[in-house]
Amino acid sequence: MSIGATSSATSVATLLHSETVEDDEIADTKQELEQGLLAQPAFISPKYFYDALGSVLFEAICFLPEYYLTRTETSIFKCHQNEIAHCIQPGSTLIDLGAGNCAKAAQLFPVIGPAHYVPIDISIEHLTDAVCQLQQRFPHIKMTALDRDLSQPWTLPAHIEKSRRVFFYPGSSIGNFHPEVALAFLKQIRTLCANNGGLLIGIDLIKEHTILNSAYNDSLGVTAAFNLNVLNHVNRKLGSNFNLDQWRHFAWFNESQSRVEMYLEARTDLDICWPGNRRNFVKGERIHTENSYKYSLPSFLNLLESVGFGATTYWTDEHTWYAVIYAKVA
Ligand code: AVJ
Repeated sequence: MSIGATSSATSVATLLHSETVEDDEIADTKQELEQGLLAQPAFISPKYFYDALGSVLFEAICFLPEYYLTRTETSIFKCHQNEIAHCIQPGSTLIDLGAGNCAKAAQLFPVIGPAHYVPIDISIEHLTDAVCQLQQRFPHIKMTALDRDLSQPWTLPAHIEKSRRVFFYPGSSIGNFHPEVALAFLKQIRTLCANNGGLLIGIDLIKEHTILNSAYNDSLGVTAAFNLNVLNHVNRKLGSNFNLDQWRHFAWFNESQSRVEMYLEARTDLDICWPGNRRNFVKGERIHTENSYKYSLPSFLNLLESVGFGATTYWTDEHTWYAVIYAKVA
């Protein structure tokens, strides 16, 4: 499904809804969730964090003093906007992967000056509101919202011009992928670029463990709420009987894997049921809910080079905690 919000002379956004095979999607979701819950150890994909409440909780996380990622990335974009503008010529097609409320890209519109903005996210409802508002503020930019599950293979419709595509993947979102999956994801982006394409990406860097651990164990407990809320979402999607009081948030930096791992840990022995199946958890048993990989700058630059991006320009903050990279097709 796609929604085209195209500006006309009167700046009125036109929304075109297309029909979807929703029953198939519901069955796929149930199957995916059930497979994860029955696995040993159990897991839930992090994409299920982002229901309506989860999306708001994530926005709150971005304001937490311990969660330096968003703030640091924003300041890098601000400090180096002239250099970023120098890398990306005006008139490109800016493809925003996991756009959410589109706020990060909107801040860069004056810097990048895209002709066409293509926000992509798993939830079209969230996107539609954001794009409608954005279209009012930037009537001269063509906007096309697309819904895609970026954890699955995805494509772009043929009407998105192939020339001068700039993919935008901020927020260290790539950190959710296992490095091999991240590699495949970057390869895919590369194949969707013509020779004049590029990728503007934000990545969180390896640093002192106490800083990483507190970023995912904030003192207000917002990350814990964000993690636990996934069970509410699963209950609605699967019809399961998770009780949030019986689970605790757990997150730590696993150095050997170079990733922060998040889990939900059973506070007591539990019997979780849903239509057609069930699973017992013993006290202390965990459900894996997220990996957040941290890279070294050289290793990530190598990764980009290995998939056919070259001439990378990068910017970091004063502590070298975070990096923003612009990679041109080699
Ligand atoms: C949106 C995947 C970048 O891994 O830091 C924040 C999600 N999880 N706090 C991250 C998240 C817990 C976030 N990403």
